[in-house]
Amino acid sequence: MSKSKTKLAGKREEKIDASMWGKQSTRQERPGATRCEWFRRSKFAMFIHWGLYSQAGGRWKGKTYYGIAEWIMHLARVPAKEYETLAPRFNPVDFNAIEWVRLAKAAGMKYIVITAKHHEGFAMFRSKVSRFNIVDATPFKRDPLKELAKACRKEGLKLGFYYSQYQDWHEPDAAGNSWDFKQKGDFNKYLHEKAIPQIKELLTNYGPVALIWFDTPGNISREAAQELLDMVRKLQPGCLVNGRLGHGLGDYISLGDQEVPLTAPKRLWETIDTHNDTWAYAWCDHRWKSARELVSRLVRVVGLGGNYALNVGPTGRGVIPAESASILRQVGQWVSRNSESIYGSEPSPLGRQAWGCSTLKSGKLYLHVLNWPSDGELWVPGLKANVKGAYLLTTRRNLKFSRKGGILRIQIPKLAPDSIATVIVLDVAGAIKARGRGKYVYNGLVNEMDAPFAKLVNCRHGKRSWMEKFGDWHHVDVVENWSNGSSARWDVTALKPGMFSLCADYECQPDAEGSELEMSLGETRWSFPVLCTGGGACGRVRIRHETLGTIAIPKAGKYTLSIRGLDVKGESAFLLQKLTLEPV
Ligand code: JFZ
Repeated sequence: MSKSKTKLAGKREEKIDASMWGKQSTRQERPGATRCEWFRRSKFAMFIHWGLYSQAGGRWKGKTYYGIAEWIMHLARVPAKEYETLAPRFNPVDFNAIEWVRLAKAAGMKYIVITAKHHEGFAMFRSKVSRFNIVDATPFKRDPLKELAKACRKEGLKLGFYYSQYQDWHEPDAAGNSWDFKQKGDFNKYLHEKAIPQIKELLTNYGPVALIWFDTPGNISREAAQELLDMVRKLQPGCLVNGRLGHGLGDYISLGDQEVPLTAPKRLWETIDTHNDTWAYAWCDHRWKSARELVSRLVRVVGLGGNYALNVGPTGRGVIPAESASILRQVGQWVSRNSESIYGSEPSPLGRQAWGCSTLKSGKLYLHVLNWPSDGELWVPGLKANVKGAYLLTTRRNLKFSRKGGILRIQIPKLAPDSIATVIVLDVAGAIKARGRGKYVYNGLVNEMDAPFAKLVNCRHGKRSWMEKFGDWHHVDVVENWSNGSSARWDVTALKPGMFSLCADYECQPDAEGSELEMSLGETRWSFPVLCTGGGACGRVRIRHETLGTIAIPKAGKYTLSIRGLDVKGESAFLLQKLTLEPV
């Protein structure tokens, strides 16, 4: 990830030292298997960003700051003393813990993680450590975390607390507030006088805590991170710690924000996602992901063995925005109909297919069909398993199937039974294996040849992460470092003959404009120039989806699809995200 980010925040360029985001933990201490079992089975969670910033709602003194609204104090450079003036106005009288927990339950979520103290330094719980908390500093006077803990116990959900252990913009001895506190503070003082005592309060006063969700470890020392971990283990041995404590510590891997990966860690992992483009409530952000988009992200994460924690941002009055709640209920109806394919499932060996992804559980393979074939057949190539039966999960309607040339062909209804995603169950006897990880090209569906699955010569796999507004992270896997003779290739198996539109998704910065690349699929070969896509300068990636031509695949069988650099200009100014074969 780039060392520093030049970001547009409002009119002003914003320099954020990305070290504040901390390095995502890659090495994990071997998680206690039993401690993690509930987490592994849960798959789906509610993340809640709720704090003093919710009262601001992305605005300060009448000006709107676009991006993640919990950073309003930072974006508007609000001095700590001035920021405190929010507290007397923060009175979330409409907060109703049981309503929130019942919404999470209705959505199919099994645990909740809520911001106990975010970077702003304000404690959303009664704290004897600092009076800058919701009980002492606001007219609300109540402890919402206490009410939430009680509601979670009543409704059978687990509860975890997000705690920003390194950044605290209210405290001169913590990290992150460079606009107000000019001299470097004594982090150790902050750690032992605020962070550790407050985390102790959270682990002592709220009953069983399922998870402490640390964030932005920045330059926290290994000793400090270890001290925090030891305290959690001592006070609540059953409490998990996420992967953003720092120094690779934690029970599981936390991916980057809003990251739905194409490949996943082999260890336990979780990704967190915004419903719109901000974690905290922002008056101006109505870009809610649809139920279909959310289910697609959920099943893709679960299909790779991860947990998907979807965020809500309640308002300053304590209300989860109605649109967000309504969409979560739609997601919940889908999850409820298809819960057997989600909870307690394992990733399937099939990997992602053009029609969707799949999970595995006790001798059944659950095919999550997001893209419904229109020709009445769903093909499952490469599956080495003794399939005894196939049926629609929700109706239990049996489906006819046959196996031809190593391909399982399932007769399916013309129209998708479920407009969000239809789950087909395969009853299997014995082991379930997938032959190779080769890419299959389906007629009638969009076939994506993504960067991570390419075999490369003289170029390399890479990744780009960037913010569009501020804090709204986007991630793409790419092939980078192209030069003349570099190539990326995918060995694919065409399931049927057909005509396809071949497209490339790439970024090209100005000095790579006009670079010549050569496409080849089987006997067909041609070159094309790449065109500038306008990315780069602002630090944002701009991907162009370009149709390179229409090609015929004359017969079913194995082909190599490759792209090669003929005359490549510029240093890594060309990034290839994927090639797609689309039905024509
Ligand atoms: C952090 C916070 O700064 C943000 O406000 C929000 O709470 C989010 C869930 O976590 O933001 C991050 C932290 C880490 C990465 C990106 C954003 N990362 O490592 O890519």
